[in-house]
Amino acid sequence: MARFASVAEYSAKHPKPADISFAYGTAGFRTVGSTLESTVFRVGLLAALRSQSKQGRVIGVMITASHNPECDNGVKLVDPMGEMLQQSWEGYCTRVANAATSDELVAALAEVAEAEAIDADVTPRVVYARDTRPSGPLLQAALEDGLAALGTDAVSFGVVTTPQLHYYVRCLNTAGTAAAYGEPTAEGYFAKYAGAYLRLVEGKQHPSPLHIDAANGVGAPEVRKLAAVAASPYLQIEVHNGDTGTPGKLNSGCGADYVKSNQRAPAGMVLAPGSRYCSFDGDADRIVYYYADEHSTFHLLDGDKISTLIATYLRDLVVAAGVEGLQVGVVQTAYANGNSTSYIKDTLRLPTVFAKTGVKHLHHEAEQMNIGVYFEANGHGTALFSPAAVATLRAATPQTPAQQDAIGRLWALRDLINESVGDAMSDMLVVEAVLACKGWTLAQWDEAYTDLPSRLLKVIVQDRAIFKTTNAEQTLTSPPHLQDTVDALVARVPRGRAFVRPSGTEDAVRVYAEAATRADCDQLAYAVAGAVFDRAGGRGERPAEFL
Ligand code: NG1
Ligand code: ZN
Repeated sequence: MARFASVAEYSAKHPKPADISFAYGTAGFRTVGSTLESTVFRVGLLAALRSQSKQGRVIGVMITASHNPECDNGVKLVDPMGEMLQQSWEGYCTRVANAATSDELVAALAEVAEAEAIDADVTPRVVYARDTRPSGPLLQAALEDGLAALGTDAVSFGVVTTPQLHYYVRCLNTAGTAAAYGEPTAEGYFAKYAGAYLRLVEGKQHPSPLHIDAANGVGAPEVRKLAAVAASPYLQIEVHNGDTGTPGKLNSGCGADYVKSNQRAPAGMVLAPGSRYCSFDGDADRIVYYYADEHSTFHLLDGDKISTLIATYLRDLVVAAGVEGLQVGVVQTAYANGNSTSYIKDTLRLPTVFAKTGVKHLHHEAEQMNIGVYFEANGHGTALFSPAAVATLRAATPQTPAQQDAIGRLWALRDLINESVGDAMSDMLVVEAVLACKGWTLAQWDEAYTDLPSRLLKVIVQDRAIFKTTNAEQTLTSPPHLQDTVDALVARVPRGRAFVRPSGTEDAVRVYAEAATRADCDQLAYAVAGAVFDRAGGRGERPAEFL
């Protein structure tokens, strides 16, 4: 096919490793960085086709492996409104990445072009960026070859956070429309979020400085720029773990994933009671907060706490605005702490639903809501205002100054939220704004509910593909009868809950358990993990019985 005439020549520079098969999963392609060159090259080709299938709208490509070790890397596509790639294309990506020869590659591309009735005359438009990983420049060069092979009009945004790239894509595709999202530049990004933040906190007390663990990743320089643009006593930050230059440091003993998984402060930070802390992950799309109490006990404020904080504030504003037809809802995954779900339902009295793991699933559920807040427990999430909510707000006629103030705050909050994807910097400003408006310390925020003890375990098995789930991944349908065993174990402990699902990003099966007490929770987690190990040909050591 003439349109793919240059592909073979470029592809010869980036041969596929024969012994590896790649899969486009919840986080795009992600594996050891040194094995990804052919895949990233091919993602360039796919990005071009995706853009053509969208009549030349801009598609994004982000090279990152987020919170994974520094030696890993990854690549994912960003759809025109800044959202994750449409699921029906994931299969194309996997097929194209695994074509063994140039001929097979061209055939796979031709299949995509035919299936999507792609018009070859449309000029593809793609923007791309990468995080600070050492393998990034080489992979970026491979991507540029893929884009060039299909004559793409391509622009690099250099080294930025994942959510910044999502923002740029949305801005470029909405420019000059009623849905214009902002300026597609670094200055535009910082000005938009800093401006909305300052509008919300004006007149409130200045918060104490916020200590930020930037995971030695791209969030470090970017959040410093944000603070410089805000240039305000309302945003005093101190960046820790901000070394992006020393090999081996990215995500090592630090970052949001480390803090959430280990429930402890990151390397290089000693928590002073009364001070305020948060951690970004390596590409700054996740955030968690934490503090130490007067006994120096560590307290985590994770994605569930952030989502309940934002939902509480939105609900308060909706009530204060006195506008009919605005309704806040919350989307969680099964990993949300049970007490956060009870709090949303019983105390906030807001509707809540569970989605499958992976932000794209949460995002789609939140899109069904009027105002939808969604977060994974690990700190990845945001909030969405539906077109209906925006229209309602636009039509609102405040009767009192208080109503006018609440409506103005809802608009400012909407500007402050990165609606395209979870964004550590934007989420941080939302949290800071809500805390300033409420006059709350982190401990006061933490008072809303107490987390049930929980435990997340990993079991390595022969073939995790035999694990199939339903009911937002809370119930196993395969292997047969394993769910009955889990149910029987759960029934033994007060407030017990446990579920088993295959990871979408690692070759492992995850076991989650929670219960009223730490001892019951751990016993349940290890009992379920043991059952998984026995039933599915566990590898390595059997999960140790606890106690
Ligand atoms: P998997 O490996 O499918 O559990 C993990 C996280 C997800 C999501 C993705 C993408 C947990 C339990 N799982 O998915 O929430 O963030 O990585 O990064 O945290
Ligand atoms: Zn991330």
